[in-house]
Amino acid sequence: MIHFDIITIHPELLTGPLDHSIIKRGRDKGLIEINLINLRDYTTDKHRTVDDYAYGGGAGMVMMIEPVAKCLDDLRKQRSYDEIIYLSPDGKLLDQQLCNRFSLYKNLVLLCGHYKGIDERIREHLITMEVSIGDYVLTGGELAAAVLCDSVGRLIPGVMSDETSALSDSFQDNLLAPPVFTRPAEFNGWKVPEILLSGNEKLIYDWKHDQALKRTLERRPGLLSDDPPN
Ligand code: 6GU
Repeated sequence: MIHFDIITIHPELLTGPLDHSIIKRGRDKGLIEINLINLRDYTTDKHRTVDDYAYGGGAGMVMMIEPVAKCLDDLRKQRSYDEIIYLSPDGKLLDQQLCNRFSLYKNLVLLCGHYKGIDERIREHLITMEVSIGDYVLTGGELAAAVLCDSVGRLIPGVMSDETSALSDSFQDNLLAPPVFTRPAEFNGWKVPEILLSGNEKLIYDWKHDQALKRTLERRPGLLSDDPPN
């Protein structure tokens, strides 16, 4: 069981992506809880303001600390959190190892930033870590939060019908996944590798491992070296 509280000014960006397929099933089974919190509900002015001009000038609005602090105070009355995560391109890169770590946690806050950034004091005092999903810039943290919920949620025991499938994913053993095939055995003259039709389990197992190694060497050799790919 894992519980996510996601703080955002665009909750509608997160409803669709997390309401399908495996993650939906996990939520229906009560194994994944995703609570979307509209940051504007923690404002006090008529216009429900969550951003303001940057001190010292510069382009872009900055997310204010007060609504975030109020929201977190409220959340912390209800549960204690393993991490309060700010999604930001400056953060620690999300890889399978970090997903595995998060999947052992019970309660996580995901704070989605916007505009030109968030008041630095939020980062210094209110959050416990920053996570990025890759070296490119998104308009906001919402899609990154969806990626984190999906990649972590599917690791929660019972969420996937075939328990072994998360373990045989690409990256779990630092290898990319081997190629897979289904019927027909021949299409347009393109044949499924003979060995997969042989019924010899040992041979098939070894072939898959070889293919995974070969593919990793060709495409992501960094995964095989000792230095972390990040
Ligand atoms: Cl977590 N947020 C934003 N805004 N952009 C990103 C990101 C996160 N990760 C990669 N790019």
